[in-house]
Amino acid sequence: MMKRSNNTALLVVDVQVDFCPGGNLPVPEGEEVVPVINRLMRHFRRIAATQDWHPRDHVSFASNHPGSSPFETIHTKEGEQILWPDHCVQGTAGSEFHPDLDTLPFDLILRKGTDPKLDSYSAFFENDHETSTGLHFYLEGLKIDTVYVVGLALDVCVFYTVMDALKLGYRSVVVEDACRGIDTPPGSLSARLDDMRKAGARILQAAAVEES
Ligand code: VGL
Ligand code: ZN
Repeated sequence: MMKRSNNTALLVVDVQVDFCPGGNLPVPEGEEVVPVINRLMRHFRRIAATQDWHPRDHVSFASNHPGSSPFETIHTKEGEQILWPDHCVQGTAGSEFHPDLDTLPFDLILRKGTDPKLDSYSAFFENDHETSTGLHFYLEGLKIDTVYVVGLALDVCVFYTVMDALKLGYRSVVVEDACRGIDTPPGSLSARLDDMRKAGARILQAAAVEES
């Protein structure tokens, strides 16, 4: 088995208890990505994982906006904000990586969404599209020019991560069967896949990545 070259990194996005069935913001079949990612990781020399990592008073929680419900959109100073159930609260069981995810190969664990006033979907920038998470500097420092992106949710954090990666000039590959999406409203998942394809991402299945 060959590892991919040094200029390629695997980005493992938000494979956390709260995003899996039984969690507070479950992605359907979210846990099914775990064995696929565990296998894929053997093919990469560089692996960075993100954790959604919110304080209790986070702006994205419907519970912090009296009279609002999860999945509503509100307007804040920072722009539109989708409200979610409380999820991935720092230090809670739901914020942990899925227990079967092999975290030993992670070179970097990057926590995002820590600013109470600002959400952070992309692994590269917070939702003001301006505040860096530091990931770009890390990858740049390692001369990485190609990223493979996997994890949860395909139509939220994986999507924004891939779009930012492309804007930053990374060759970007989505490993589709190592991701699952929320797909609300229905159809948004395939629309986001089309958006990523049109923006220049390649969409591959894990078997193809492991064979090549
Ligand atoms: C995510 C909604 C809210 C994700 C994070 O990881 O896709 N989705 N926070
Ligand atoms: Zn979140």
